[in-house]
Amino acid sequence: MSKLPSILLTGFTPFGNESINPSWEAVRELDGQTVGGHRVMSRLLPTAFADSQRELALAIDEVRPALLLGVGQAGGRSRLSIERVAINVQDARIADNAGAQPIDEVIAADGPSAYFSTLPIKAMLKALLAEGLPAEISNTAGTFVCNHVAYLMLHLAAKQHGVRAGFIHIPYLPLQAAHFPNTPSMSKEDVVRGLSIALRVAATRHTDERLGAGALD
Ligand code: PCA
Repeated sequence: MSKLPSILLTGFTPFGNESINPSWEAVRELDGQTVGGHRVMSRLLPTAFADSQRELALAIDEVRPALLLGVGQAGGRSRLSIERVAINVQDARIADNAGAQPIDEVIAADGPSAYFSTLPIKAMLKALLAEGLPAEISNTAGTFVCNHVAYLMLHLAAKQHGVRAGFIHIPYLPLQAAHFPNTPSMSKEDVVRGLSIALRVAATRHTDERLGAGALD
C-alpha cells in the first residue's frame, strides 16, 4: 500500500473571552480524511506565540507534510478569508493565552519582511464561490498569533523543497455571534465544506488562476 502525502491542518485553542474556537471545531472534523490524494492530519495549536511555535515544529516533525494550512478565528469577518500574506512582526493588542503581549517584535530574525502564501489562493477562491460559499482574499492576517503561525509555516516550508503553505481565517460560529449584535457568522458545516474544497484545490493545483480579487482599501 502506498503512503499518501500528508496535509498538516491546524486550528487554535479558544482565546479572548471565547470558550470555543471555530477553527479547531472545523479542523478536527477533517482529521484522517483523504482530500486531493493527501491524508489530512489535524492538529491543535495553542493561541500563544511561543507555545504555538514549539507545537508547530513538533507537528511538522511528526507529520512531515507536503502542504500546510493554518486556520484561525477572525471574529467579525463574514467570509472564508484566504490570506495572501504573512508579515514578520508580532504586535499583540491583547495578551496571548500564556500572558505574553509582544509589541513590534520580529518573528524570525533571519526571515524576510513577509511571505506570500504559496497556495493557489485565487483558484481556491474561485472554487469556494462556485460551490456557493462566501469567500474572499484577505491582505492581512493581523499581527497576533495567526499571522505568527502563518509566517512560521511559510518560513519553515521555504526551507523544504516543494512544501507549500497558507492560511485561512474563518468567521465566528452562530453560537458565538449570538452574543454580539450585527456580527456575521458561518455554520460549522459550511466551514468544514469550505476547508475541504480549499484543500482539494490546494493539493491538486500547483499554478494559480488569473482572477481579480484585490482591495481598494
Ligand atoms: N485567531 C487569532 C489567534 C488564534 C485564532 O484563532 C488571530 O487571528 O491571530
